[in-house]
Amino acid sequence: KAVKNNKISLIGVPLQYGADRTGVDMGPSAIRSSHVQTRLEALGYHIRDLGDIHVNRTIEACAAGEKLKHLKEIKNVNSQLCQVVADEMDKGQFPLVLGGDHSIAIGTIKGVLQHVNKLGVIWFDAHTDVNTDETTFTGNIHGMSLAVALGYGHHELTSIGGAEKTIRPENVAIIGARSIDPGERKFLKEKGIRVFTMHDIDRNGMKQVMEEALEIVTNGTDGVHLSLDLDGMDPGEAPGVGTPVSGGMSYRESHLAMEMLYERDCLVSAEFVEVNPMMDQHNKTAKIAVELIGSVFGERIL
Ligand code: 6HN
Ligand code: MN
Ligand code: MN
Ligand code: MN
Repeated sequence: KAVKNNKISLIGVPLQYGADRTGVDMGPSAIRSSHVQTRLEALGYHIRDLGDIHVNRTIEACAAGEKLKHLKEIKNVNSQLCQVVADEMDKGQFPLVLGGDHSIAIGTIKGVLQHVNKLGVIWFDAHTDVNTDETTFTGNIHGMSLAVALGYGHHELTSIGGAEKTIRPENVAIIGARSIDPGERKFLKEKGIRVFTMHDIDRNGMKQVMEEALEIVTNGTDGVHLSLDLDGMDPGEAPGVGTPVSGGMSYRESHLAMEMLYERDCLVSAEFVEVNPMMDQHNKTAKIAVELIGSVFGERIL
């Protein structure tokens, strides 16, 4: 049994302007080099690789005094991505987006929302990415993408794909969090967003965490998006990320989460982000990304 839709569109987004560290723009290329296409074809999927969304390479460093770094180009890239994702879904394709820094979740989710009204989101991450222009310490937009998808933050970002298109806090589950800024903690509490921290995973195990998370994201929704930031995993196993945080999810815990998502058969879109080959050892993290992609699309040990 495969995911209902066996037609996948690969969309690369070599964006790095949402993060402080360079190198994450090489993520899509590292994931492709790790044979994502043949791996999915072996599972019976038909793959259409659309190549990469164009990112302007010649923009200057952030304008002085600008709070949100590279806002203009990030808006531009995410608007393009939103359109491409919506177009692919129009054609009946499953969008599989390869990042790039996590700010690209804005374009992906806004694109999916053109089609799926009530969308659940699994946010696999060491961070919660719910800063706004008001709470951010770094000005890095990859720390704001989940807030934007919920309808909060800078208007230039929330307006992408239509300000009225948002996900709902009650259908979001964050998994693996262990680094949350003070403003984010307040936001999560106010909006009532369910965060499964590393403490919850240690205490209750990934099986129970995923059962609860799947309930949240499928309850009253028409589909689920997976936004997987590789820094959710432990940096000992997946070192090729820009903002590593110790004490993350193990290789097996991460696979179990993917396997349970596949069994639930609820995904309509997915993105794998923050793979940074410049921080990596022997392209290990891109390979893990491809293995996780295999699991979430139905690969099994036996
Ligand atoms: N990511 N909370 C920090 C910030 O800069 O706002 C870190 C964000 C990390 C974002 O890993 O996708
Ligand atoms: Mn449409
Ligand atoms: Mn993230
Ligand atoms: Mn992260």
